[in-house]
Amino acid sequence: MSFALAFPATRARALGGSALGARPLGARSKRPVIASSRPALRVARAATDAVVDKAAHNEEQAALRDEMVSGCTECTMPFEAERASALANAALADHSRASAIARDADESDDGTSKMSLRALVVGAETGKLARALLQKGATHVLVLDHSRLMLDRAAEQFDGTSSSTMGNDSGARFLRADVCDVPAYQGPFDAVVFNDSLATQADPAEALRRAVLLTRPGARVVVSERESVEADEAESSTRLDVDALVADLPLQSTLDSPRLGKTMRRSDDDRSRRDESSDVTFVDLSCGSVTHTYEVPPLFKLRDAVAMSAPVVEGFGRGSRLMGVPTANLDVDVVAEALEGMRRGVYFGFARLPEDGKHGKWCKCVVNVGARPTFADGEGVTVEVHALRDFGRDFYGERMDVVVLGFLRPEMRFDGLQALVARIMADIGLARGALDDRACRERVDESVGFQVSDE
Ligand code: ADP
Ligand code: RBF
Ligand code: MG
Repeated sequence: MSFALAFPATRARALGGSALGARPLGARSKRPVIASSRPALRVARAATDAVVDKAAHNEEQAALRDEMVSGCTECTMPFEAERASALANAALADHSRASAIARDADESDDGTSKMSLRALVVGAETGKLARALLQKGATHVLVLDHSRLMLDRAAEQFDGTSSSTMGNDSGARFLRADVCDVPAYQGPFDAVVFNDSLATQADPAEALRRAVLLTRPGARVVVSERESVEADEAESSTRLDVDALVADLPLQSTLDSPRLGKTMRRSDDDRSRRDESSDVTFVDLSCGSVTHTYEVPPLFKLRDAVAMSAPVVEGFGRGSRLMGVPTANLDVDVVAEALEGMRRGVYFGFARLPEDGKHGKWCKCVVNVGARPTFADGEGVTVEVHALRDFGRDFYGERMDVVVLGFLRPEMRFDGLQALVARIMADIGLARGALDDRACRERVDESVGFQVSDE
């Protein structure tokens, strides 16, 4: 993994040479980007075929970008300040976590909050975006680029400020790294911005997918690509089809069930400009960019808890136990009514085996309601409950009670078992956190009058 250490702003170099042109990043390598109406996997495969050697691709990008920077005297980009502000707005305006931080600060003794709001910027440009994000409420900004010179230049924005290059301090940090190599501990991120950088990733679909997996529920994902004013047809036809890339990701625009409430908004209206105060985004061709903004569904509590009680039946025998995640499959015919209005996805709640004297108490659980698109058997919806406790035995045929309290994310197709299990582990962590919340327990107490297991 090519994960270089952050380097200090003081190492930022003096830049010489000619001024940046109207489209300074236009020197990108023109790799054909496949736009497909049906989605990410096809795109991902095509992209994988096209990119023989990711390391070589990244080196080429680094060299191009280094060259751009070393050939510039005036470090400005077209519409730089406006664009930085617009993108920071798309990433953070009315962000649910920003409001939570403000509330927390209000309630704290010293008027400050210890909560963080982390943003990931892919593509350093001149560092203005990182600065704008910090101004608009981000506490930590991690800036990635393949080009050391580009990072140096971006870091110059922070010369003489309190920006940190190491550890967990707030401020901006600059790393020479590929977005696919960013380890989970750097996150979770509340906002990710591809700053004119997605199209030049070795594998844009994979880069976007990995970035989304680094996010927290409620996060914004912004993809902005600069367009030259004189964008010709050839350029438009090779333009990245961002919608196709996100089709298999947990970034969706609608939620049909009024019962679950609004989980996300998406704005991908390329051509329209929206009010800057809008809580979604606005696209900004006047700044020479096409920008898409998505939101990862926030972790949220269902308005009405959904209660299910059904016998545990045999599943696919694929051995989720081998994955370390046994799932008790509920008889779907019995829970059909409860399933009405529930979207496919991952939920959290409490489960119990009411007929088991030893394990009769409620314990935390995660529940997948879905068609398991990761696997070829993906026909038909199943309800699978993974209880967060050790029963020490199987309980096929026994009745299981489940109270579903909240929604974690939509179901996704993963590129293999390992990626799925990693995400399930993250789901479990999020579920534990949500279920530890006293309000959550009190609500279930009211509706089911339950006692939680000490385990
Ligand atoms: P299947 O494909 O038949 O559902 P799994 O590998 O998913 O098989 O294992 C699920 C079975 O494991 C459940 O039906 C249950 O009997 C048992 N089990 C043991 N511990 C748990 C647990 N903590 N959560 C869910 N099921 C469990
Ligand atoms: N399967 C998928 O194909 N995509 C998912 O996003 C997904 N999420 C899951 C989340 C949790 C918490 C659990 C317990 C299961 C999930 N599954 C998902 C189902 C998984 O594929 C299934 O449990 C195994 O294939 C065994 O049937
Ligand atoms: Mg199972």
